[in-house]
Amino acid sequence: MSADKVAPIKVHAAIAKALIDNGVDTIFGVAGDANMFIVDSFVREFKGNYVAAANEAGATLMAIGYANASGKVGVVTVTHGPAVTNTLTALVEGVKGQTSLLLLCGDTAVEDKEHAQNIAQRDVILPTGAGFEQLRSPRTVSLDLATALRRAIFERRPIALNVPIEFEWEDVAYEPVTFKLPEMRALVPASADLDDAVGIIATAKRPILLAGRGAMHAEARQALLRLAERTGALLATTLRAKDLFRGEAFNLGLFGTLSTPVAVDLIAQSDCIMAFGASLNKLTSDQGALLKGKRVVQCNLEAVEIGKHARPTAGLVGDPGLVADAIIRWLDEAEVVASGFRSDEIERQIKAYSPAADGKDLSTATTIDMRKALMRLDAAVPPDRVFVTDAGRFMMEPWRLVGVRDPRLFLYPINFGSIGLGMSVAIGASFAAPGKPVFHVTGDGGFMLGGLAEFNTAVRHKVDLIVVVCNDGSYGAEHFQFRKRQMDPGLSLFNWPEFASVATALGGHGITVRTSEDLERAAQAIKDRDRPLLIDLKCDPDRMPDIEHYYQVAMKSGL
Ligand SMILES: Cc1ncc(C[n+]2csc(CCOP(=O)(O)OP(=O)(O)O)c2C)c(N)n1
Repeated sequence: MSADKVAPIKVHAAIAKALIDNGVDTIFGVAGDANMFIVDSFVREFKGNYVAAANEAGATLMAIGYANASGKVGVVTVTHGPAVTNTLTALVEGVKGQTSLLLLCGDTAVEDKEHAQNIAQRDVILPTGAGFEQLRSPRTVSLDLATALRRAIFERRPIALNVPIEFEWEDVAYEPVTFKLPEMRALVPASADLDDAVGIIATAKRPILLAGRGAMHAEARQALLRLAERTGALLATTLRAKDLFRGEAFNLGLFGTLSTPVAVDLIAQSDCIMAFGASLNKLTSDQGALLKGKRVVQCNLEAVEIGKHARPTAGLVGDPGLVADAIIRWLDEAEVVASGFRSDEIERQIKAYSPAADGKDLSTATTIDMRKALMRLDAAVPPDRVFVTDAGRFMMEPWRLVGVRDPRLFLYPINFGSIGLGMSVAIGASFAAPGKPVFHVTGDGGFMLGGLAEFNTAVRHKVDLIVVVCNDGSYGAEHFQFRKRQMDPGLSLFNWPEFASVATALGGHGITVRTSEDLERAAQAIKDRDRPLLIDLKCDPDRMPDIEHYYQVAMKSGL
């Protein structure tokens, strides 16, 4: 063979090589006929990292967790038929959560109509909102894979690459195809909208600077802090950007339905919201109530986010950090003075608020108060952590009480309102944050619906996982509704097995908490952990905190 001829390789190896050439070093999946040789090449030949999940739903969610925590595209691989249909709920979660994801799925041979696993994969995938690419031929492997990855990144949604099994052992002269993706952090508006925004900000008496998902990186944070200081604005974040301003003197914390009483009061007093990278959805605006009567400047890199949920007074398409600095330059030029909203009294009020003092201890002789337990366990888990919640009635308390250093490592997969997705997302996120413990808080219903299947994946892959099950022995969200209508809640009650024993049987470690002494044992177990640890908090379904608030917020949002 002449030197300029590329030696042929098999299609399955070419797919694995194309992943590596596009910077993908970690993939999640479940192996079967149509993808096992791709995975084998990826691991054996090209030294990629493969995380073998127990179920395709889990594998897809792990890739979602990895994508969100790393900012990279997540990659999951599954075989054909039922393996693909197993991914569907996770795909919807990925679509609604705007997650960049590649689903590499095998497909049955075109000529084998009677294959038991044959299903029109395109027709089941597209209704989830995910995109679909067909591997067209062995010759187009590199281009088709790079195209699917590029689409996943720019369209910020899952894209399936459908790989017919009959191609996989064919030869291909592999040539890499990669896309050089442009730097996104680039836009500053040069429009009358910027003049309007500066005018609104310059005349604001009590401004609040609100940061969301689109402003969660370090450069944006610094610029937003400069703008807040320059304008005398108080600081707040959406739930998605939780703790971005942790430790800052004028930080109100969460803006929205989960705000502290101090924040609610100050938000009510404010006359101007400068929102950066926030879509202003109904949880942030409390169904619009928190923005009523205020002038709102909304800056977002993506034009479609502006006015999506709330109508801003001025909308700015641009990079949050760069736009914030541009606004400062205009304010300086016009010699605008700071608003004066910041005061010693406000600083004192913010500092004085403690969640510990907010609410009473709901423990009984045999059950623990969930808030008290979460605060203690929050203190026991190293602060530089990944934090992932599942969905259910319990969820708003950990959102309030458990902190993170980096908001990108706080994930709550509730975009589809499904319970049971959190464990897998937590496991996936761990691969994006090596060396950091993963703190996962779930309800007992969500744990049994989805978490249980993948807890052992965390054991097999040595994930530093701490799971807290807020176990009220019920579907609390349903239990509460039965109670509210004076009905028998029996259908919502479950006699689950002992989760501590289950965790141990699955290769982890388990501990049951009913009392304050147990809680201290759990804190010690966190310190001593050498494998995935499950802490079973025994709670009373009739003594859970802030139930009415959950009903008002979550039920109306379909959570
Ligand atoms: C896939 C799915 N099935 C059912 C539901 C309905 N649902 C919402 S909350 C909930 C109960 C969850 O129970 P648990 O995990 O124990 O949390 P809790 O509400 O008790 O805090 C259920 C079944 C859902 N949201 N998603």
